[in-house]
Amino acid sequence: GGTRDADQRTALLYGLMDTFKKSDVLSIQQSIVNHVEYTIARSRYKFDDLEAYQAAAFSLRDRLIESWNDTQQYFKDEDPKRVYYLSMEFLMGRSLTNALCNLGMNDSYTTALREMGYDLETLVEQERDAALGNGGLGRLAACFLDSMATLNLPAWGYGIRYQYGMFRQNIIDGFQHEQPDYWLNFGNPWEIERLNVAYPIKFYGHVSVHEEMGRQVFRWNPGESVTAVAYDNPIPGYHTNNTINLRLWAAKPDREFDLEAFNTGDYVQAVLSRQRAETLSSVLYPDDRTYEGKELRLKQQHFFVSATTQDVVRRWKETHSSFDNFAEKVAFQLNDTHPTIAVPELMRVLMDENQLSWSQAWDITSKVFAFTNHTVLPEALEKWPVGLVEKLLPRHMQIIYDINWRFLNDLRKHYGDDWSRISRMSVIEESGSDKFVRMAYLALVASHTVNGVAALHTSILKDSIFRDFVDLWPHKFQNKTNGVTPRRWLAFCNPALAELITSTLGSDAWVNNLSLLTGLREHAESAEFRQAWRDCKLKAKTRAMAKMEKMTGVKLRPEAMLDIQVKRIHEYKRQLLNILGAIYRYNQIRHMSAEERKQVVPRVIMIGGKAAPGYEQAKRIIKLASAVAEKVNADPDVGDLLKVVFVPDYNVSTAEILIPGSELSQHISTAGTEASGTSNMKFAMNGSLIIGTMDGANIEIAREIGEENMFIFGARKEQVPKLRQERIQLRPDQRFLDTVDLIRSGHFGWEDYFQPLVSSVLGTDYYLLANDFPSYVDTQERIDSVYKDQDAWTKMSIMSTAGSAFFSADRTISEYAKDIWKVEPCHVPWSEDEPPAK
Ligand code: B1H
Ligand code: IMP
Repeated sequence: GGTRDADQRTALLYGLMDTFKKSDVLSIQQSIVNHVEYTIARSRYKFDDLEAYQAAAFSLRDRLIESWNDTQQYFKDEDPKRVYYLSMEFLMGRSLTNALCNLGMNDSYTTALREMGYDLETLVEQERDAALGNGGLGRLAACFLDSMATLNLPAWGYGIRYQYGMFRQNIIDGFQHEQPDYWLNFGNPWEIERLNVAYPIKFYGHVSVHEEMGRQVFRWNPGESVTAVAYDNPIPGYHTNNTINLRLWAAKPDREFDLEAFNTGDYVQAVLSRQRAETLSSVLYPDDRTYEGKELRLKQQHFFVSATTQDVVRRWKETHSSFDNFAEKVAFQLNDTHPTIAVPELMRVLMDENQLSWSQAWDITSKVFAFTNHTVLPEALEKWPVGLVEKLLPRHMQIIYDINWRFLNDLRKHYGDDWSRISRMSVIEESGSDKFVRMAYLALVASHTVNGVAALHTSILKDSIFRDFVDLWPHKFQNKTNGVTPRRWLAFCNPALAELITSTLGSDAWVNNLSLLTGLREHAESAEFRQAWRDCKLKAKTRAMAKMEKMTGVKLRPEAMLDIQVKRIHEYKRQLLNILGAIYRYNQIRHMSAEERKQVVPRVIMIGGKAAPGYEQAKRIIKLASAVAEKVNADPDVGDLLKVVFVPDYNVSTAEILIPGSELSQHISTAGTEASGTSNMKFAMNGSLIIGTMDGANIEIAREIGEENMFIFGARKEQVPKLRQERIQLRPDQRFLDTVDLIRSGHFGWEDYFQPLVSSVLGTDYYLLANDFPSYVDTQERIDSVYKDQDAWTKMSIMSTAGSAFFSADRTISEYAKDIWKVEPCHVPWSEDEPPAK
């Protein structure tokens, strides 16, 4: 008997394991059937589509776990500098197709399932979207993970495992109703529960100070503690063995904390109150517009940030005996200010739990953090009341005060008695008796680098909200124009076009080297290629229209131009301008002779997106779009010349169907308001022409694909302040007044309900709809005439795709890696047992 030594044991275990899951069709079928029997516990002879999807997902997960393990082991052995991407949101969408295609196993799974009597395309539909994000910011984080894995970077994402993701939007009588998104209903085969990776997260209570060996020691006696448990989500790279991790934290009751409560006699009440801990990670806040000072939101922020900090420090200490080169080996990226509590949290952990001095801790902290800003809209900037932070996180509030005290002292050295500047720059805002922590300033003071998300956005940041900080620290500011993953957003969602690109360029190397797309330009002159391009676009358009027909019941014909605007509903994004344009078009058609009608280019206008539940004006916009759709679609005089569709419950999966089919897409925010936009990039990649303002990333899209291949209109950013001032004295264009009047007079019904929309554009018109309307409708007219020349249109479409390489998230992430994180790839070698999948 006796115990084996470690090497013997490893050899035994290794021999027991069927080392690598095979990727031939028979092995896949065996593993699927195994999961039907042993994981889902259904009969191997009878299982429905949902169960088949689940079993296929589990069998794929086995393969992901192998590459995940290899990758983590390799990172541990190599000990490269690592990046941690901290985000409150990861808008992942579905995983099955993405994982299959990244691993190069789509064909073998298709065959394996077909032989078993299942259709992969149908099974894919069984998966619920992981909608753990609001919109662009959350989807950006998801695209970044894909690129970090594909570029073999030693990176991890950290966030929250919400039980309820973004609400589902039900449209009833044209009104938005919010339904809870309990996406975990049938389990989540993609996650790995790590009950052993758990940390206590503390809240409330008091801080005491005492001397210990001549040093001030702070002890935080919390009033509440919950446990954060890790759920790991493997993120496979494209055609690489690297699989990185998205670690999401779920709240559970603390096993040890507050056991006293159980001695008071009310056992059941005590259990129930402990159970409430779980509500911390229950629900995603669905408002991406205004910052709301909700205590639960701050708790969520601290919860995931504290768990993450503890996890990273624990990982560090496993292989390092001091913090000496921590800052050379760790980078934290803050996705907006939402995770900024990580700054005082890391200081606290280093000082209070690891006995570092303030200056040692600050030296590390100020070298590891970088921060991305995503908006200049003042109402979205986070400002937490000092009283709330003090109550919830007393030790963190002390540390924030200390950081600010030292910062203000430095400012005094620079600026002497320029008190107005010093109070402007303070991390603590004092307005009367109210005090707030300005989270963006805290992030700025602690970060070595701050970036905006498009060239225009970064320049606005530097001239406006961060201007004083640019004077002080010009070296901290960078631009990192957003990008999207060309895997999900072109190669996988638009298979026909992807195949045409591959056969035209002679290889699929473009999928992770998007600059090769420029090779399409020379083919734009070939009539044969243009025809093939149109065939692909038509196929995708037909699919998108069929999907919407099924969802809304509106009959759509593929002869019509498909014009789409899908994004969160916001006044600044100006869906209202789009609707006014649709009304204007409708009214023109109504007054046409039969002869004139023959000249009209038929159009389908799709508008979709969710309104924040408390955003009344946005909800009115949804109702207006639905009311206009109802009227227009029922008008026999209009017929197929114009259809208007409100896309219900727009989400990642719907986007994957609509974007490939789109011919025209609208990105029409008032100049200076949209930080970047990322759907504009996806549409351009898929050969959809853009009608847009010179805002956000549209400016760089115009630079890359050529202004002549886009439809640009409206006021420029420089003109906006003056136009806003003059607006009130100017009489809008008659076409605008007549169009608004149709709403006001009740042509679409509901005129009282729509009145606030009417007054917003006839009054101060902050977003300048009246100003931009004439150039908008003129541009729309130009669009129709170009569309009549299908060769000209197709050339522009090809040039859009060909010029979209810059908007690959691979380019964006390479820039972050080089200019901000200073990390290098850490490429897991292919195992000898298994050649690379292809
Ligand atoms: C963006 C947000 C956002 N900017 C607050 N800001 C949130 C703000 O839950 N919250 O409190 C959530 C999200 N989201 C978007 O980020 C910008 O509007 C887009 O222009 C940009 O493309 C995107 C990604 O950078
Ligand atoms: P951590 O960095 O210690 O949190 O490890 C992350 C995960 O990587 C762990 O849950 C392990 O499963 C895996 N991992 C870390 N080191 C090794 C290793 O040396 N061999 C295999 N897996 C490892």
